[in-house]
Amino acid sequence: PAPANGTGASIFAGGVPLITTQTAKSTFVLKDPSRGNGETRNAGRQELETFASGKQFTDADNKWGNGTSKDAASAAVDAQYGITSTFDYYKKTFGRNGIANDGVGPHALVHFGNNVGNAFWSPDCACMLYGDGDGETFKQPLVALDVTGHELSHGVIEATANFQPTRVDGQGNQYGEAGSLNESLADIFGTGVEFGTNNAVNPPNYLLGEKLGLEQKFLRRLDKPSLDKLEGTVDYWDEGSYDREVHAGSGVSSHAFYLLAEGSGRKTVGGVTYDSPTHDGQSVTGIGRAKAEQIFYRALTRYMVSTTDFHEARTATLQAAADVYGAGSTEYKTVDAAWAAVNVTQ
Ligand code: ASN
Ligand code: ZN
Repeated sequence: PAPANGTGASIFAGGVPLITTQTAKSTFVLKDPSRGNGETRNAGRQELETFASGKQFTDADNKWGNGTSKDAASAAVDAQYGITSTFDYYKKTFGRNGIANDGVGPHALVHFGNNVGNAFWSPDCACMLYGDGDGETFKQPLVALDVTGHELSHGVIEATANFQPTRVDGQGNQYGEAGSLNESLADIFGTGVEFGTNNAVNPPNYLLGEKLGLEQKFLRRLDKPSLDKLEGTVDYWDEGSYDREVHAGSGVSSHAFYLLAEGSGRKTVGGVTYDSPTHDGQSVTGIGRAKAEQIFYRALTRYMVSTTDFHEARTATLQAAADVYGAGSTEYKTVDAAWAAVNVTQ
């Protein structure tokens, strides 16, 4: 089968290029041989358990979708664009070759289940599962670029530190600091995917899920996580109550990352105004997101383990900064200041 240059009309990211596979004279499938055969298939509103049981999308002229949520192929365009952009981001930013670093391209199933208002990384199928929305909070398929970056980053995290929640309740909600780091790093690298892709219709920012049409305009955000009232995300660590649901708890390290990258106070980046507070009242001057990403990725892949908590995450990122920039460097001192600003000190 030959690689072929196609195009797609996505729901959230405008017109996008797609590299697909030609399997017959007028038959193309949504599988990218230039990115480890990363592929999107259709779950047909079933809760399929394997990627292989999904139905391949085919197209006769290699021009995919019409850009509306009603069209089954358009959600697939967003998903395929997202998984290939995520593959590219990890490769060019960190030299990581695929989610498991084995050269295999990401797999995704769209139209997963009936009225599913969520998207998931599934360790069982080693694939992305995207619901079409619950028709209430989420009115469209959850195929936005930063959502894909978030979910596939769960796959990267599973292959590296593999954080485990300290507790799971009867509804399957996860709790604790290691689980919160799982959500936080998925948000951090999910925004990384958005910055790395730099799509004009879905421009990069420190908000997660801003394309999903939510009433509060975003799902979570890194600059001041407590602006999220949906999940009750927190800005700071505090000892007394740290048995938090992991999405709520994620704010601590997400906020530390934002401060490390961009610094505290008021700042407008790419049309979004941020005003990031600090717990200790000290201002932080950011070192830029490229350096912050390298420090957090190195910490994730070399120093963090399944039980790492926020204080250990601080140590891991300090070690990573010392490795790359030296223990006396501005970068190292800013890592220390960013954690102190979210109430995580030695
Ligand atoms: N979208 C959610 C997440 O990645 C799904 C879940 O695992 N609860 O955090
Ligand atoms: Zn998550």
